[in-house]
Amino acid sequence: MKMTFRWFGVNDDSIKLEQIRQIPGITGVVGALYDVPVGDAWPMQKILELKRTVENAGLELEVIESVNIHEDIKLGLPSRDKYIENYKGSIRNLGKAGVKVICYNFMPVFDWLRSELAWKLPDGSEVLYYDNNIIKDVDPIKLVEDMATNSNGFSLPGWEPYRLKELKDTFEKYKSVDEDKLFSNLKYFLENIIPVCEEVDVKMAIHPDDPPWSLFGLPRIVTNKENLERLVKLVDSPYNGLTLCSGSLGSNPENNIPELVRYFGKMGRIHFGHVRNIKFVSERTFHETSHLSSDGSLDMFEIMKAYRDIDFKGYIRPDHGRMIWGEKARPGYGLYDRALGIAYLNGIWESLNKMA
Ligand SMILES: [Mn+2]
Repeated sequence: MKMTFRWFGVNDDSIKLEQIRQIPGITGVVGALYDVPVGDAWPMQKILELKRTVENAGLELEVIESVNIHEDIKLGLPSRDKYIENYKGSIRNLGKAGVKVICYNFMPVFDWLRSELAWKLPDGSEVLYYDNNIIKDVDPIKLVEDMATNSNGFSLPGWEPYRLKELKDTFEKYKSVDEDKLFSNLKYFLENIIPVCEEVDVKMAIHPDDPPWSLFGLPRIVTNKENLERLVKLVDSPYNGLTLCSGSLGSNPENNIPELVRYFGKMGRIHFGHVRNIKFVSERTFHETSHLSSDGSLDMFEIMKAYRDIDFKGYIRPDHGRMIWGEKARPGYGLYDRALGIAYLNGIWESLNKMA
C-alpha cells in the first residue's frame, strides 16, 4: 500500500507540498492539471512541470485524479471520437511522465453532490452533508450556483464553472440516454483507450458515483457490486480497474465495502482506494465524519483488513475530512483532518501487519 494525499496545485490549494511531505508515511500526491479544458489532450510540458514541482518537494506523482471525460463521450455523440483521441494523447503523455494510475468518473453532468458543504457537528467541526429530501426538490441550476458561492472561494473538483455553463442543454440531451446506453458508451470509450493503457502501462481506475444512485432523472451506473462487475467485464483487462471509494459506495448501506475490496481486489481490479467514513442519518441521507470507525457508520478496521488480506499494492488516500481547528480550505479537503485520517489508517495498517 502506498499512502497518498490529494493536492490541487500551487495556485488552487491552501495546502503546501512542504506540509504534505511532513505527514508520516506519505509517499506522494494525487494531482491533476486544472487549467486544461475538459476534452483537450494534456500537454506534456505542463505534466512535466507538475511532476517537477511535486518531486522537488520529495513526493511522487504516480496517480492523477481526475482526467475528466468530455460529456460528448458519455452521451455517445459522433463528436466523441475526437475527444477519445485527445484522451489517448493524455494517457500517453502521463505514461511517459511515470504516472501509473488515472482516476476518472463517468457521471452524467454532475460529479459528487451534497446539500450542504459546512454542516456543523456537535464538536464544532464542519462536514459535508447529503439530505435527499432537499436534493429531490431542488432545481439543479440553482444548486450549481450555491455550490459555486459556498466553497470558501475555491473551485470544487468536478464543479468547475466551464463544465456547467450549458447545463440546460445537456439535461435535454440526456433524455435519450438510459443506464444501458450509458454502459455502452462507457464500453466504447474503454475499448478505444485500454489498448493504449496496456501499451504505456497506465491503469484506469473509475470512481464510483457519489452518491451511488440516480439524481435529477439522470442515469448513474457505477453504484453497486453488480454494476461494478458488469463494468470490469466491459473490457476484460487489468487496465480497466476501479477506484474503490468507501464513502461513495458506502452511502448505500447495501454496499458491503470490505466484501467489495476482497472481491474486486482478488480479481486485481482495484488500483486506488479512497478510504473515509460517513454516518447514515436516514434513508439516502448521510453526513461525512472523521475517519474514526466509532464516529461513523463504516468499520475502517474491517476495510483496511480487507486491503491487507488481498495484499494490496496499489495507492490509498484519505478522502474528505472535516474542517477543524479554524482551517479555511476547500470543503472536504483541509490539511488537518485528512492528516489525522492518514495517521489513523497507518496505525491500523501497522497493527494488521504486526498481527499477521
Ligand atoms: Mn472518493
